[in-house]
Amino acid sequence: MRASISFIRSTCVHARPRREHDWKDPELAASSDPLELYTERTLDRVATMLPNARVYYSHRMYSTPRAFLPLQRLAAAAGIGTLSPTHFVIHPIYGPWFALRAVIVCDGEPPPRGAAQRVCTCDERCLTAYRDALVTDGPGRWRAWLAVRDACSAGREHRYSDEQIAYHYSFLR
Ligand code: B12
Repeated sequence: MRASISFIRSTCVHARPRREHDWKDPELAASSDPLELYTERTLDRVATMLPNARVYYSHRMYSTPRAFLPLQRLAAAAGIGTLSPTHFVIHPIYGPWFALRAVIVCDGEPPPRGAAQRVCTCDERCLTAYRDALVTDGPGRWRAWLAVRDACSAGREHRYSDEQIAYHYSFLR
């Protein structure tokens, strides 16, 4: 049994589908979350190419009682990055600027895995921003959570575009 964790840098996809025909896709256009729909379509297709594969999505709840899968802990265990005290997985290149979308479990030998190197300092700046976000409510809330990500010293050059940020943080507004 082998498990694969998909991580997607948002530059490649979604808030705005990249290819011209995705813009014209009525199902994506009508979806309340085109990114999740796009992810499911793409990874469900990938799963058909793998032996005995099942896909578990980070945005879906499973089991009884229903709960999210701990994708961040799985990512850390798989060596994709390290868990920060501000509850981000920090990737050695992308820092906190990436998303965990799914785990694919399939038959086969697992690939070798190693622990990721810690690349951030997780200093007082991060913890202060995190504590502020926890107590911030109202219209400033999403900016407070954005400040937590911005406080991380790793992967700054991979920060999302303003458009991507507007998309990903919109549900916190
Ligand atoms: C529910 C949820 C939230 C809740 C957190 C509530 C909570 N107490 O857990 C809220 C709405 C607050 C939230 C906010 C955000 N989230 Co969120 N969230 C999730 C989700 C869907 C499930 C988390 C969960 O319940 N896991 C299951 C439990 C059993 O796992 P766990 O290991 O015990 O707990 C982990 C998390 O819950 C988290 N955590 C635990 N307590 C708290 C408390 C707070 C306040 C926060 C923010 C996190 C947090 O840390 C644990 C690991 O260190 C995950 C996707 C997933 N399936 O993992 C995304 C996820 C963790 N979120 C993510 C992001 C990016 C965000 C936001 C930045 C918003 C956004 N849309 O971009 C903000 C701010 C986060 C931050 N650290 O600054 C990313 C993190 C990517 C990364 N590099 O690590 C994930 C993985 C989604 C994704 N598709 O990539 N989130």
